[in-house]
Amino acid sequence: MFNLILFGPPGAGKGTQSERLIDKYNLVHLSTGDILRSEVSAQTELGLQAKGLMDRGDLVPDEIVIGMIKSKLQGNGDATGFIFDGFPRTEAQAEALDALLQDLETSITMMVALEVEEEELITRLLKRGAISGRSDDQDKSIILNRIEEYNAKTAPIKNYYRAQNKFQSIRGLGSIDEIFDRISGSIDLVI
Ligand code: B4P
Repeated sequence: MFNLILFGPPGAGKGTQSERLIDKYNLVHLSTGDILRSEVSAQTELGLQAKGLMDRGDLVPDEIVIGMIKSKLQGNGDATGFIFDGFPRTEAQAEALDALLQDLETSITMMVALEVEEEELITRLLKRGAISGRSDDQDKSIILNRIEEYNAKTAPIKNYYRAQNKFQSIRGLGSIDEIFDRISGSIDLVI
C-alpha cells in the first residue's frame, strides 16, 4: 500500500493537490477538515461540538478526529492506499495513526510537506473565504489563529516523520500544475 500524508499550514494547497493525487495514484482521500465540515452541515452531535472550535480556528480534540479516521480506515479495507490531508495535526494523532495502520498491517510511506510563506497563506484563505463563504476563511484574526495553532502544535510533527526518514519538503509557491509536478516527482522516487 502507498500511504501519503500531505502536510502544510492552512492554505498551503493540501486539499487542492489531494484532488489530483487521488486520481494519479488511485488513493482514498481522507480529509479531516472535509469530514468535520460535513458533520457540521449535517448538524450531528459531533458537528455541533466541532463547529465552535473550527469557527475560532482552534484544533478539534484529538479523540474526535482519531475516532473519525479509525472508522474511515475500517470502512475502506479494499483500498490500495490513502492520502491523509490535514491529519495528523498533533503528535498524539501521529502516534494513533501509526497504531491504526499497524492493525491493518501497513504504515505511512511518506510525508510531503508544502512550504508556503505566511503572507501568501493569508491572501489565499481570504480569497477562498470571499468566494466560498467558509466561515473560518473570512476573518484575518481567525486565519492568524489557525496559523499559530499550526506553528505551535502541528509543525513540530515534521520531526516525527524526519526521524523515520519519511519526510519530504516541497516548495508550495507557483502554479497548481507546477506544484503537482514537484509532488509527483518526489513520490515517484519513493514508490
Ligand atoms: P482543513 O480543512 O484541513 O483546512 P486548511 O488547513 O485550511 O487547508 P485546505 O486543505 O482546506 O486548503 P488548501 O490548502 O488546499 O481544516 C479546517 C479546520 O478543521 C481546522 O482549522 C481545525 O479546526 C479542523 N481540523 C481539521 N483537521 C483536524 C485535525 N486533524 N485535528 C484537529 N482539528 C482539525 O487551499 C487553500 C486555498 O488556496 C484554496 O482556495 C486554493 O484554491 C488556494 N490554492 C491552492 N494552491 C494554490 C496555488 N498554488 N496558488 C494559489 N492559490 C492556491
